[in-house]
Amino acid sequence: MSEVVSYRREGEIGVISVNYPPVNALGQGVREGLQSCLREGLADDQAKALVVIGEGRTFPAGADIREFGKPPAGPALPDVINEYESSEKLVIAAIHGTALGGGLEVALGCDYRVALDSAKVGLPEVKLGLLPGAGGTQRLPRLVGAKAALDMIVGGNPVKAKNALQMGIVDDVVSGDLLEGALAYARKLVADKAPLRRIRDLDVQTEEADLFASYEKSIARKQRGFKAPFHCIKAVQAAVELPFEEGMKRERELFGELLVSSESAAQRHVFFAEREVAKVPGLPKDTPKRDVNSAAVIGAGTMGGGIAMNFANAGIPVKILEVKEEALEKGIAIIRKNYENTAKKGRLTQEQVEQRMALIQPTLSYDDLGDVDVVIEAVFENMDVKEAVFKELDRVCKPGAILATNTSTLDVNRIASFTKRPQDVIGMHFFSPANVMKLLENVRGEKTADDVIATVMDLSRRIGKVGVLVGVCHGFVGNRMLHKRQAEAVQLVNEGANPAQVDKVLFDLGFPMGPFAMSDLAGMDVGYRIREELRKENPENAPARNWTDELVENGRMGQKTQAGVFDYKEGDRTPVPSAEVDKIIAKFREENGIATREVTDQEILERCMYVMVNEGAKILEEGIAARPLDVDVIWIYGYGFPVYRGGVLFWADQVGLKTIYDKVSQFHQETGDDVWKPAPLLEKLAKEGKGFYS
Ligand code: TC6
Repeated sequence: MSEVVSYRREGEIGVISVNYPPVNALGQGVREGLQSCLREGLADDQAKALVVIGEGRTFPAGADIREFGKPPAGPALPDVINEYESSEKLVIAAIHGTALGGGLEVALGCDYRVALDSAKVGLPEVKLGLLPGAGGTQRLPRLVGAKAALDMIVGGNPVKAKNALQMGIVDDVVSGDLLEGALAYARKLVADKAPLRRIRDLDVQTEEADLFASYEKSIARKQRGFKAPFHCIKAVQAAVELPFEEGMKRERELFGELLVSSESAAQRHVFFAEREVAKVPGLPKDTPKRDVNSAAVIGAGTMGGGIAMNFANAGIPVKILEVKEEALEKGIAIIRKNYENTAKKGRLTQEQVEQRMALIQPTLSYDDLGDVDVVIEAVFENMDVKEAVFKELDRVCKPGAILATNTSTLDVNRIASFTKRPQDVIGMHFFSPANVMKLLENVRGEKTADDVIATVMDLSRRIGKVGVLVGVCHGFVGNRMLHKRQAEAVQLVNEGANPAQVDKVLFDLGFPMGPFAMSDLAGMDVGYRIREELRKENPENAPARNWTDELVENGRMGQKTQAGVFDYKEGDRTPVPSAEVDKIIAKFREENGIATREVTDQEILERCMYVMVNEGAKILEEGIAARPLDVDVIWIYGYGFPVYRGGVLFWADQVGLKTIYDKVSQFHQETGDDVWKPAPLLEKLAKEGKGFYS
């Protein structure tokens, strides 16, 4: 008998139990065990029906993702499920936790499904660049209809037991002891002489004639660049148009294509990377954490308000401080408006809005912050202002309170030095809009205590963020790489490219927008202020003036002034190329004696992306990021780098580090610019024929 699946009998019901922590993933041993235990149950004359259940926290949560990409080892999951569906005895799935992917597919191979009220079921394969390849695309539409199946399979989001019951995915919902409930359900079926109920024998319902074409159209924009959602649609279409066996074959074919696709490899990489970032190298898992039951945010601007919302959303009371009453009131009103908008879209009830607002307590006095566990400063990006804030925090906060700065570029060590407790100071760099973006770059200062790091990494998860630990340098990981790309984009325009061309190349790579649309969104004055600060602090090494400085000085700040690198019509965020900007650029070129030339899309791609790869390699060498996966997660969750490309460094591996290194060296020779000096790590890996991940 397999060690991870066991068979026993409870009275007249045989119980097949999966025990493969942490999530009972359907690895080879589990598949083998499910098969042999089914056969044992079928051979057991005393068993009138069979129940399949998972031990521990969940019913199987899917195929074992770690096995994808490795040589397949039998038995194959679709074959195992086929045996369950062909069973001459009734089989009942008893579901708790998260029956996802292959797990739900196993349940769909059973005759009946009983779920615990807290359970969720779903087919999230699309999020891994796959489709439900063990009959899910053929069986679910037969059970719930084609449209509902498309929603679940293409959307990939799980549904709660109660909804699953309404949809007909599960037949009964129980509370309390799941096994007891499932056994009782099975005994009743036996007593009632309930028939076998094989989903493969059901007909599929389609509600609309052009369902598949219109579905494809409806997701085209949001799913741009992804392959799996479109394959999912094709597979469900096969369920409607083909007999079951042929539909299964088509599903297999489509699954096979996705399994070997670079998109799926990237998405699976991201799945594990997202979990891996929480494990900080050198920080033992059992590092003690400080209690965080209350928070405060300094500054009620866009950033401060967004940060406060994260805490309220997680049920953590949060104070929000401003020095001027008017600014405070304005900030609170914006938070309320954000929540009301969410409520209008049906994603919050009015009661929830009020609950969250009640957790946000406005204050004008630092003295009110004496009892909070963590404070996050989100004030103007200027060292003198930060100094004043941190001196106040040092004065009023209780011993052991965590003092965090949301700075995006300034030196966290210097900020820590304004207090008498640098061990309690850390960076928590949120990304705008802070209530939406999932990334949190947690910046460890020289003196930050381990328990502060452990607490903040855990807190990131509690407030729904993906926290990545980084070290101190200008711009940390994300903005440091971004600034290099931005400078290159500006330089490409100097040389003859136009802003719309540069943006299109990066948009086509999969970014949600190009570098210039992004700076217009963020506000051109932000970058301008950072450059001016650098010019003041370190005139020798400061960035030279460029045409974007001229734009800001001409009042073109971006979307907020309806004019930045692009023009914007009122109430419309679509960037429109601007004749005025063309003139400013032309004048800048002329004044600086710059001769223009034709710049190809390929050159734009190479210069904008390879400069980031080179910088990423330097960041790794310096230990600012511990692993390539930290850099990749930052780019995916902070800047919308396409998940189906796996992150900047994962993408670089696909391009080939030798190709990148050769170009970086060439650009260095041509320009003599330090930014193109090949990072020794890049050079080493390229020469050894390796990638960041090999
Ligand atoms: C599929 O089924 C295709 C079928 C077709 C076949 C032909 N495999 O997320 P957590 C690990 S595709 C391997 O931190 P939670 C995870 O890496 C699959 N490992 O916990 C982590 O390991 P670590 C469809 C897995 O409670 C640990 O378990 N299914 C798998 O926040 C705990 O995970 C999915 O896509 C797996 N399938 O969330 C479901 N799942 O501790 C993917 C988890 O070493 N999984 N691990 O870091 C999830 O969505 C979530 O893990 C969860 C639990 C909701 C199950």
